[in-house]
Amino acid sequence: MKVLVATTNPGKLREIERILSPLGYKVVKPPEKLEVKETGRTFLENAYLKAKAYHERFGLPTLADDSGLVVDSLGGYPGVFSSRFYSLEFGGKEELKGSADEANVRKLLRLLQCEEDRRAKFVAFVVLYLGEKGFFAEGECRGEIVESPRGSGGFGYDPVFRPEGYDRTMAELPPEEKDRISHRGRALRNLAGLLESCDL
Ligand code: ITT
Repeated sequence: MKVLVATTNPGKLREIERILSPLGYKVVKPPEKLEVKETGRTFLENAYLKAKAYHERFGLPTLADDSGLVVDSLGGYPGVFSSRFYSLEFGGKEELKGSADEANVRKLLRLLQCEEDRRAKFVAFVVLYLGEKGFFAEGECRGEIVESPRGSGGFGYDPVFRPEGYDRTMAELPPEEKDRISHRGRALRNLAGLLESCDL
C-alpha cells in the first residue's frame, strides 16, 4: 500500500520509512507542508487531525504520528506539548538558542535538577486515515531521563532518554535497535498487524 506520511518532522519521517518499507508499504513524502493546528488534548486526537488534514489535501491513504515524552515527576509533561516544550509558560520559558530540540532538552534537564524520580516514557499514536474509515495503534517505550545528553542518533529527546534495560541513551543506539524498542516502532508494527487482520 502507498502511504502518505503527514509530518513536518524529518526525524520522524526517516524512522517511519525505515520501519514501514520492510513491511511492504511504499512511504510517500507530502509534496508540501501543511500548517495543522494540533488543538487536541490527546496524542490520538492530534494524530487524527493531522492525518485528516493531509488526506483532505492530497487524497492518498494518510498516516500521521503524534508522539512525545511523558515524565512521571512532571505530571505527564511535556506530553502533547513535547515539540514546543521550551516555549510553554509551564516550568518557565527557555530561550531558543540553537534548535527547538536543544532548547526542549535544556528545559527538561533544568526542571529535573535535584529530582530523584527520573522515570519517563515515550508514547506514539499512529493513525491511518482512508477517508471512509480509519485505524489507529499505540506504542510505548519506558525508561528514564539521564543527567546530561549523550549520543548523536535519532532526534528530539533521544540524547537524554535511557530505555529500560539499557546503559546507553536512545541517541547512542544504532537505528535498527531504536526501531526495535521504540514507541514508534511498536505503534507502527501494531498498526501493520491490525491492517493485516483486516485484509488491507
Ligand atoms: P509533526 O506534527 O509535523 O509530525 P512534530 O515534531 O511537531 O512533527 P509531534 O507534535 O508529534 O510532532 O511532537 C513530537 C515531539 O515529541 C518531537 O518533536 C520530539 O520532541 C518528541 N519525540 C517524539 N518522538 C521522539 C523520538 O523518537 N525521539 C525523541 N523525541 C521524540
